[in-house]
Amino acid sequence: MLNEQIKLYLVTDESACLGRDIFWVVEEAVKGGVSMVQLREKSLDTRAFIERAIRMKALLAPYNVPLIINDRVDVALASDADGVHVGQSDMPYSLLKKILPPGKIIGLSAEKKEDVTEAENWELSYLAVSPLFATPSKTDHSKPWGMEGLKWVKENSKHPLVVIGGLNASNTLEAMHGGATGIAVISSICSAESPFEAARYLKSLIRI
Ligand code: TZP
Ligand code: MG
Repeated sequence: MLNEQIKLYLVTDESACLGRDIFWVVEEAVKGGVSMVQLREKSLDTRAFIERAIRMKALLAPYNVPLIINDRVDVALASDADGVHVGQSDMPYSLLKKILPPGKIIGLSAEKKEDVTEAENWELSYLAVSPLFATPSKTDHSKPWGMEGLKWVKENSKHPLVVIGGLNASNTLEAMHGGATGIAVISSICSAESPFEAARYLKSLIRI
């Protein structure tokens, strides 16, 4: 079930939406085939983040598309989101496990080999290979894994893998053949002229 849901994973970035309403962009993308959505808000204050999460959850629920909150476990709990996505400097796994109710999705970004090895001890819903390729969408990203790196992660991880960073229509197939269970994108969908068509096309590539 979850492996299906992580196939085409939209990560939001309002600044990538070309001035269009973020809820419109997300709904179009979901209609086009996006199977999971992560709300990633780096500058909203807590109240605004919670309000946005609650509204996003209501939008996604009829489509059965899970809502994941980036970084903020408190926002995930307050909005009854389906899970959280954390990076290496966010809340540690042991505490997350204590705080989150059972059944919530937990995704973790791995930026280096030690992150992958450590994550073998944990029950994750997915591991994000971050970034697969260099991308302007995250200015502080670490050294890209590249296809060789993805191969190494595939051989050394028990978790379903989501690749993120620079994914688009021309490299999605390569990433899927290289061991990804799903792809996560910001700009390929948020900045597309038609988020609906962009999602639909990516989805068609992923059905391999
Ligand atoms: N984490 C690693 S790369 C990235 C994030 C949030 C940005 C991905 O954006 P894009 O536009 O799909 O390359
Ligand atoms: Mg983070």
